[in-house]
Amino acid sequence: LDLAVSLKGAQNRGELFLVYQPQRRLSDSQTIGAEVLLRWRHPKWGDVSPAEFIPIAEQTGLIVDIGLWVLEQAARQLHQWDLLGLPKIFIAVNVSTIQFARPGFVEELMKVMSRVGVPTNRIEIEITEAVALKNAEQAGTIIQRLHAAGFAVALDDFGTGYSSLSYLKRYAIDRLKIDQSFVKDLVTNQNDQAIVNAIIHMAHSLQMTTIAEGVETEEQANRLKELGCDEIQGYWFSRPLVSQDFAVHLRG
Ligand code: G
Ligand code: G
Ligand code: MN
Ligand code: NA
Repeated sequence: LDLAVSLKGAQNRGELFLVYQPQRRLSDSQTIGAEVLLRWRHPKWGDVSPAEFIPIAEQTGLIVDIGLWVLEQAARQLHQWDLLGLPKIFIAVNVSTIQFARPGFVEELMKVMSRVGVPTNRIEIEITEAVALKNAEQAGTIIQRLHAAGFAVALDDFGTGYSSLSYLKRYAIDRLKIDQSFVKDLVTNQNDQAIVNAIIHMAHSLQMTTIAEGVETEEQANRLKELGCDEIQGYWFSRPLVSQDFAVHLRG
């Protein structure tokens, strides 16, 4: 396939790059973290959507190398921002099933971090419910190893997957990312409010923090704050930014 062949060369040709979307704490409106998101700008095709090329990267196994590259770039970026004296945020990195299930996954992450010289507690690993479920037996062990190595762990797109609540107790998840589908109509839809309220309370009773995704309006942010949500991410206060723009954002 055209796309698969091109993706293989994209990394070497420098067509892959990263953007950083700020994550804001609601209590004091400070940016405390960023989700790093992969982008591919093809010279002829222009921007190829991650929704298109991530599945191909997974099918071809390219996601393993690309995933480690994303972590390394993100860690180097943290190091640079630290040197500039910017606020010490953490970066959340998305991880796919293919990466998570590989033997030596955690060790490879640790190797990257020690090579760059940034402590692992500056990185949060984002997994989806699907990732956890597809590796049901090992998932708990892998999450434990991630914690032992110092990484934080977030459960992405929460509420959209198979949502087995039992693994929330079993797995030591640090943070729940409330899916944007619950945020979209939050202000007007009572059911969405009830669901988000329940997720936040459950998360807090299990010692997890909560972040809502896809926050596009001030009204949504205010409602989430009233419901006790800890953090937000969304176009309302920032789109994903290239690193130079993110540094400007951090400087405030
Ligand atoms: O940034 P955007 O909303 O277009 O991302 C679309 C999808 O691609 C999301 O599900 C996101 O998690 C995924 N994605 C973005 N960057 C990465 C990455 O570095 N690794 C993996 N595995 N998925 C990513
Ligand atoms: O699936 P995952 O949560 O990893 O990916 C996050 C995706 O959500 C990214 O593609 C990002 O570009 C997108 N996103 C981030 N903020 C908003 C928002 O406020 N509205 C919408 N519609 N999408 C958003
Ligand atoms: Mn994510
Ligand atoms: Na998500």
